[in-house]
Amino acid sequence: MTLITDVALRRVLDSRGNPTVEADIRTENGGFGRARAPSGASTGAFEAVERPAREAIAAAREQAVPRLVGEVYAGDQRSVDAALRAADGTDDLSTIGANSAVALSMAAAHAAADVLGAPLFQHLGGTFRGDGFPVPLGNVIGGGEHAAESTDIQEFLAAPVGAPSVEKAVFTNAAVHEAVGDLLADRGVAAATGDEGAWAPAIDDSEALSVLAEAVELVSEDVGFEIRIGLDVAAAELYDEGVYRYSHTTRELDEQMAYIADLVERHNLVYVEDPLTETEFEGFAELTEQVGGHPSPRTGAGETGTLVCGDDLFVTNVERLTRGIEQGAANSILVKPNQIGTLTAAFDATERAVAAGYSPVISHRSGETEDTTIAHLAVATDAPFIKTGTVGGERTAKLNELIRIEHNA
Ligand code: 2PG
Ligand code: MG
Repeated sequence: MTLITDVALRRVLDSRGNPTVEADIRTENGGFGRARAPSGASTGAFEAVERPAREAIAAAREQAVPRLVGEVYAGDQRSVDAALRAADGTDDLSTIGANSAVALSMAAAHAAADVLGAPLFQHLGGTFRGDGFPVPLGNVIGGGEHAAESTDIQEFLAAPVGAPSVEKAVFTNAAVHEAVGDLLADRGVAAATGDEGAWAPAIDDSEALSVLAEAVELVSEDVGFEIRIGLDVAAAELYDEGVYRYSHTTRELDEQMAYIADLVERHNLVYVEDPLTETEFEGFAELTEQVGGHPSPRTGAGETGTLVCGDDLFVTNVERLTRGIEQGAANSILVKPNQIGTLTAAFDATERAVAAGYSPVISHRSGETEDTTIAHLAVATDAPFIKTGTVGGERTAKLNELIRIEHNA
């Protein structure tokens, strides 16, 4: 019913102006699906390999397309992804590139949903989801690898945990973004925006936190529900020869852990991603023991405990996640389909996480396109949070899709 009949690949622009891979898949019965690969800047060392778009496309045309056309059904996602893996032949997808792989994998899912006449999230398993929704984590101040001359911590996130709907949550994050802009202007701080549309002022991490805390309080009073704060420290980017190097100081592992624990307590953080470097399973376990908990965004705005999320630590890889689960490292996993190259692998990591009591957080990349697949993935997997940015067309594409899903539109 969904036999793949045609595949097309092309280079299109991403939000940084770089070329990325777009895939179209057609099936019997008129199914059509299109998807695009995103691209990271603070990429984990253990991620599947992204190849230059032109090379990834040429390799996929040669190796993967013949294994798809007339061979597999788009609706059988595991077969599609197994064909991609077999065509590639490496563990890290370095033949066809994780960028070609993920674009093809996601395009197949869209094509199958099209044949079924169902929204993608339903095809991906969302039929039995609860009536909650993923709370968008909105990046409102950012630096690190996403903006020069700004904060050391990569992302300062607004988390509207008390929002009664996706729609309210999305508008709340945009309001926090605006409030941060106003507060920076009041302080006479000029700020451009970074790769994800977050403000990128030349201030230090502690000032960024105090500006965000003020913005969150103002907006929270206005909307009448709780907004918490989260961070993506992206610590692997700060880590260098055994220490964490900040602009004005250096921290050893124990100092870094104490610093993070202090930030968690001082700012009642609901979420902290990659507080330590990508090989530091033991430190993650210790920190999780100290500050970890599962605040429920849907019901428990007031609950204590913090999601300690592994991004570069796990790279959406079920083996690395399993190691983390065994050691008690983190209690949450960031799920980025392009880190692992296929939807199947992203689902397997999500399922493994949920089975172990880890919260999955579905995420965009700093280089994005108008692709909306992750919005459907977050709904289909019943993820408590989705990280998508707050403003900018490639970010609002996902946020607006979440609103449409909520409205059954
Ligand atoms: C991250 C991401 C997305 P990048 O570190 O979580 O915010 O950034 O895509 O650059 O890895
Ligand atoms: Mg990250």
